[in-house]
Amino acid sequence: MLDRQNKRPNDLSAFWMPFTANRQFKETPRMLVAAKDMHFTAEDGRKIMDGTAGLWCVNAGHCRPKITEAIQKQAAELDYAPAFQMGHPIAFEFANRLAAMAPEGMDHVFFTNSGSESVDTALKMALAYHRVKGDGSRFRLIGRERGYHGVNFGGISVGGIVSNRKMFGTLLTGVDHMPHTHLPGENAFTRGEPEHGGDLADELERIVALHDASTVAAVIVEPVAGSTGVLIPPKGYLKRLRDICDKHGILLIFDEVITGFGRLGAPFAADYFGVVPDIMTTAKGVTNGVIPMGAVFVKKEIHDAFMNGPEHLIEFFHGYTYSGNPIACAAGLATLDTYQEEGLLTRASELADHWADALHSLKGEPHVIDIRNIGLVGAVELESIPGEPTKRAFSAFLKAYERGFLIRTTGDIIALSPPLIISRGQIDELIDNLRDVLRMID
Ligand code: PXG
Repeated sequence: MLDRQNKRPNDLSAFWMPFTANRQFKETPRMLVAAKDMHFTAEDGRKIMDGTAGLWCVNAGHCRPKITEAIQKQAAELDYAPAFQMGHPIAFEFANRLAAMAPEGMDHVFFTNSGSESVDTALKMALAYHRVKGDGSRFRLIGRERGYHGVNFGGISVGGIVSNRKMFGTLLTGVDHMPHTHLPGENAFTRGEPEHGGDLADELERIVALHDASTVAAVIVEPVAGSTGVLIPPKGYLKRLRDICDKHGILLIFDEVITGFGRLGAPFAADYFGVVPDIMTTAKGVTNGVIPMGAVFVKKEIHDAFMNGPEHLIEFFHGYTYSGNPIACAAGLATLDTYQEEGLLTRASELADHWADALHSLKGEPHVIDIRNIGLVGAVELESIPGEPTKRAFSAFLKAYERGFLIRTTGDIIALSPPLIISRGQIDELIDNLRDVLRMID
């Protein structure tokens, strides 16, 4: 038996690691073997501060007892039950709890197992919705440059990160993209929502005019673009998208896989910005990242449009073997309890000023060309080494890990999104460590 606490597996070759420089990793592995609250433990026993909530998902911190116990109990009681033409109580209970906390009117929930599946589910719902309403000529989907909507074919089609798309053929047809909102010339070093760029939403009008509104089913955006390196929506931008969608009968989908469950200081970005979409995709924080799960929130009128025709017929030909998996639902309910008991869904708003002060204190440090923040999300953009993009940020990542803290990098952008339980002192520690790293790297 392998003692995972103390031993590195002697063969790393079989596991083809996701989104990883496999050869570099396997040459110098970075192995995490345990976690508690704000910290991982590395295989050599070092504590590693989690500056990214895992991959933006462990919002309540690691190995929270209530969640662990709920999973253990559920696994012993009802491990699995089908959700096609059958039910089990905890899936209904969890959907009700989620619907009760969702923005007004989003009172139906479809379960998936990941953000990518939530996105593809939402896109299919949007297409099918228009069709069941007799408006089937609305087949186009509009995404945005630099958008990240997971890695399935629907998601990469509406997504706008070039490296995630270019290898994979023709993707979905009938997709168009709005311009991204990154305007470093005007907005560099802005705290919170940038002043400039709200009018970029009007590009949607131009795209709709080109294709004609009668062909457009839905627009999907991340309220705050995460993976591409934290792009915060300019003031007024999201509201303007909402207005244009309303004017033309187009559904607005917010991809809240990162922003959902307290990241900005409100339960959802829809609450934070006061703009309610028609469909909202979530995953990650829905179970504190502990068990794979996603949830798509849908407005009543969309759900109800499907509830027509003979009652014995399936209304929406879509679902996953693990939709509403009982153990995932148990983890989710315990996660919501933990969020509620500790006020975590609004805690980022209490910490936001301190977080912004700490982050922006990095202005003037070597290589830093922009700093962006909102809620408990931050980005420090570095000037690329000429001819070697991504190298500088990756060396910061490696140096940070050596010093005992975990950051994420994308291109030459360092992204931070700590668990929402972080203390003010830990914020200072994280940023001071990052300052030291910036002074160390080439
Ligand atoms: N939508 C959004 C907005 C996301 O951020 C997904 C969909 C896909 O979720 P799944 O569960 O299928 O991975 C995501 C995922 C990073 C990073 O460091 C971001 C994600 C995943 C892993 C790393 O930027 N976002």
